[in-house]
Amino acid sequence: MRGALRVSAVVSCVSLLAAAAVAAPKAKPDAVAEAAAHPERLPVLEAQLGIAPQAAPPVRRNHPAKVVVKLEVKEVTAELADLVQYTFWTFGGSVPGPMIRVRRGDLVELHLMNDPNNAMPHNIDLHAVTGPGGGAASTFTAPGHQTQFTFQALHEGVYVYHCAVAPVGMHIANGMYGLIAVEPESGWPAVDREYYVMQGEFYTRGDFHEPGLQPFDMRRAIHEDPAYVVFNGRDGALVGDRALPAKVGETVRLFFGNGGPNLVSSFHVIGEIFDVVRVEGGRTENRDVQTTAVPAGGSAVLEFRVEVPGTFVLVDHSIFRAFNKGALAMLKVEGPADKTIYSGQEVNEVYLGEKSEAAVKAVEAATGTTDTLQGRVDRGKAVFQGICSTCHQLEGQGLASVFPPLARSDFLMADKERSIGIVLQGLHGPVTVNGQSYNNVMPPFANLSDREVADLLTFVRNSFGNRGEPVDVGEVARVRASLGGKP
Ligand code: HEC
Ligand SMILES: [Cu+2]
Repeated sequence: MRGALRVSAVVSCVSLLAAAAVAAPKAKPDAVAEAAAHPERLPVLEAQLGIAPQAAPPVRRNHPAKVVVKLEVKEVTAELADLVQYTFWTFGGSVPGPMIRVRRGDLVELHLMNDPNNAMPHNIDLHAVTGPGGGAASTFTAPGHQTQFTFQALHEGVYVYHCAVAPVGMHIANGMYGLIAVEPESGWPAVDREYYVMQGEFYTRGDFHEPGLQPFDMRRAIHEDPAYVVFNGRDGALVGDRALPAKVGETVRLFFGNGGPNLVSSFHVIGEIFDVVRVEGGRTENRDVQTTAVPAGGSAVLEFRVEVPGTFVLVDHSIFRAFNKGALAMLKVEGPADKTIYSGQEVNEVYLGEKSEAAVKAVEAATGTTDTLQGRVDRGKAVFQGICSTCHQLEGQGLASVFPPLARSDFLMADKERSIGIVLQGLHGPVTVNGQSYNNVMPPFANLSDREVADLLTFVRNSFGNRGEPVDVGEVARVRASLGGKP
C-alpha cells in the first residue's frame, strides 16, 4: 500500500528510469550473493560454540561474515553410565561435539585439529556443506596434524556433522557427531531458553549397566543391537541435578539431533505437546505434534511453551530404549500450578470391582476352594503369574541388573512385613539382593485385596527355593492400615 502511493507521487515529477527504481524498492541482497560478491571484505569472527546442553547463542547479525570454527578431536575415556567407562572419540572432548551456529550466506572457515595423543586419524563431514564428502575430502587429519577448509552455508537449517573416516560407523558410534545450525537471514523467533540435545547409541561388549571399561562391539553394531541409547553421550546425562531447567510461562527451543549411527528416534516429551516442529531441521513447520521421527544423521527443532510445573521426561518413544537403555532426559519446570490446565490427582481410592471379598467368597462357594495351605498357595501362584512374573520372571529368577530375584532372595525373606509393604507400596531406590545391587522402580499393587496379597506372598515365600511361614490376611490388613490405606 505504502509502496504504491510513493510510486504515483514519484512518477509525476521524475524520469521513468528513476520511477522504475523506486517501484521495485531495493530489496536487501540475498545473503548468499552478498557474501559471494566480496568475500575478502567480510568481517572475520571467531565462532561462539555451544557446549551441550547449552545451545550456541543466536547469531544476531544482519550481514554476512566469515566465521572461524576450531574443533579439536580428542579420544577420551569417560563414564557412559555410573560405574561404566567407555573410550569416546569426540569433537572437543564431549558427546555431542560443540554446537556451531552461523547465518545463511556466511563463509565458514573450519579448522580440524587432531590431538597428538590420539591413536586414530579423523575428519569431518558437515551436512551443511555443499561439496565432496561434506568437507571430509579436505579434512583427513592424522594425530598431531591439523587441516582447514572453507565453505559457504547456502541453506538454512539444522545439520548434523560427524566423522567419516573408515570404519565410518565405528567413528560415529564412538561419539563423533554434533550439530551446526544455519539461521535464516532474519534469525529464528526469540525464545526464553534454547537447549542442545543429541541422541546416539553405544555398542558395548557388556550389556546395559555392566560395570567396568567396556570395549566397542562391532558385531552388535552391525546387528543394530545397542546396549545403550542415550542423550548427550551418557546414561543420565540430563536427569536429577543435571535436568534441563525452565520456568512456567517460558518458551523452550530444543535443537535435537540424532547421531545414530543406526536407529531412528521417536522423540517425545512426556506431558508436553510441541507447538512447532521444524521438521527434519528444515523450513517446514509442523504444529501441535506429540512425537517426531528424527532419522540417524538428522535433526529437528522443537518449540513449546511450558504452561505447568513438573518434571517432563524426554524420551525416545521406542520405549524400551527409554527405560532399559538410557534414552531418557528431564526438563524440570518450576513455577505456579494452573489447576485448570492440569488439576493434579483428584481421586485415589480403592476400587474393588468384581474382586470384592463377596465375589471371592462366591467363587469359593462355587468351586469348593477352601483355605488349606495348598489352596492358598495355588491362588497365590495364579496372582504371581498374572502380575509379578512379568518382571521377576516365571521362576522368580529376576533379570540381571534390572529386576531382582525373588528366588532365594535374602532381601525378601529377611522381613515379612516389609515384603507386604513392598507389594502394597512398590519399591524404588537402591536395594541389594543376594549381594547384587539394583536401582529401579517397582510400581505399587495396592489394588490387590488383602487375601490376594496374603496368598501371593505365601506362595512366593514358599517357592523357588524359599522357605517361610505363610502370610495371613490379618497381617496384610495391619500393614495396609499402618500405611494409611483404606481397609
Ligand atoms: C513392573 C515390574 C515389576 C513387577 C510387576 C513387580 N516387581 Fe517387584 N520389583 C521390581 C523392581 C524393579 C524391584 C527393585 C526395586 C528397586 O530397585 O528399588 C522389585 C523388588 C521387589 C522385591 C524386593 C527385592 C527382592 O528381590 O526381594 C520384592 C519382595 C518384590 N519386588 C516382590 C514383587 C511381587 C510379589 C510382585 C507381584 C505383585 C512384584 N514384585 C511385581 C519390579 C517389579
Ligand atoms: Cu573419527
